Amino acid sequence: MQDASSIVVLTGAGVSAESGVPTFRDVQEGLWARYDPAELATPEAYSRDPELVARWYDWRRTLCSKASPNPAHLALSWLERFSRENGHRFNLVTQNVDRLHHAAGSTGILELHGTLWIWRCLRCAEEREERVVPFTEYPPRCSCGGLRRPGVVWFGEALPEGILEATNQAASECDLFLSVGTSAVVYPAAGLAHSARRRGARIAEINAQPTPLSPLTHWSLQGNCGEILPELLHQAFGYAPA
Ligand code: BJW
Ligand code: ZN
Repeated sequence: MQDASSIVVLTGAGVSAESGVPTFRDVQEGLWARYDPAELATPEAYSRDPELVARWYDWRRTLCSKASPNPAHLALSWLERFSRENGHRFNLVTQNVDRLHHAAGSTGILELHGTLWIWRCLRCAEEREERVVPFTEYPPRCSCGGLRRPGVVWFGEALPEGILEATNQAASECDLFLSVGTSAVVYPAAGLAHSARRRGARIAEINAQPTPLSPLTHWSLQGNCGEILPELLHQAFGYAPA
């Protein structure tokens, strides 16, 4: 980290786990325990049963509305400021839809999979921030009468083009690629570390368990990122969280 002059950090749901947000591949709780998230996060599921899918997203919006950034989010926000102050490049790329990185003060975040907080009308395409939880109707409707869907990227859908392009560019130019709290199974996000590696970057991973990326990394640290990240920054740069 001390040698790096251009860092890309890719985060996944594990970064928000210590804020109390369930990860995508965790077993879900309560009402939702019998549903497989991978089967709800698809355009087909929404067409089949928009009410069910909207209720699931509303449950997650409600959980996220109560969550605060944890030491991992705060450490990454600090690393961004520290890197830029020292004339280094830093890009935070996230697969998370909860916007907890924003809440921690990170800027210029590349949101690969969109966000839970913006909903888009399927008829007139109007996008609106939907911060009030819970909804009063499922699925929520636009003033034009059209159904609204969450502004996230479902399986089989293209990622936002400009964001994917900026991410590929950053990954191909970095000298340190850090993968944090992601199972590294969902593409194209999971391919970023591979392309960074082909271009000569060092690859590090912090995750609670090994992933398909682990054998390809230079360093794979296993544990909670809310503990490991602040400690790494402390050892490398004297970071002392407030
Ligand atoms: C901790 C921790 C702690 C816990 N500290 N760690 C190539 C090969 C194979 C398949 C494909 C391929 N290319 C494309 C595909 C298909 C598909 C795909 O990848 N499928 C695979 C699953 C096989 N990809 C797509 O469909 C993508 N679209 C696409 O390719 O389009 C092509 C196209 C082009 C042009 C026109 C049209 C189409 C889209 C992918 C969208 C993914 N969307 C989701 C849902 C978002 C909305 C929502 O949240 O509901 O994104 S799926 C879900 O997975 C979500 C996440 O962002 C994403 C990644 O999950 P993540 O973040 O890694 O979470 P988990 O739960 O899996 O892992 C958490 C990890 O943290 C675990 O390992 C824990 O151990 C760890 N952890 N606590 C550290 N405290
Ligand atoms: Zn509309």
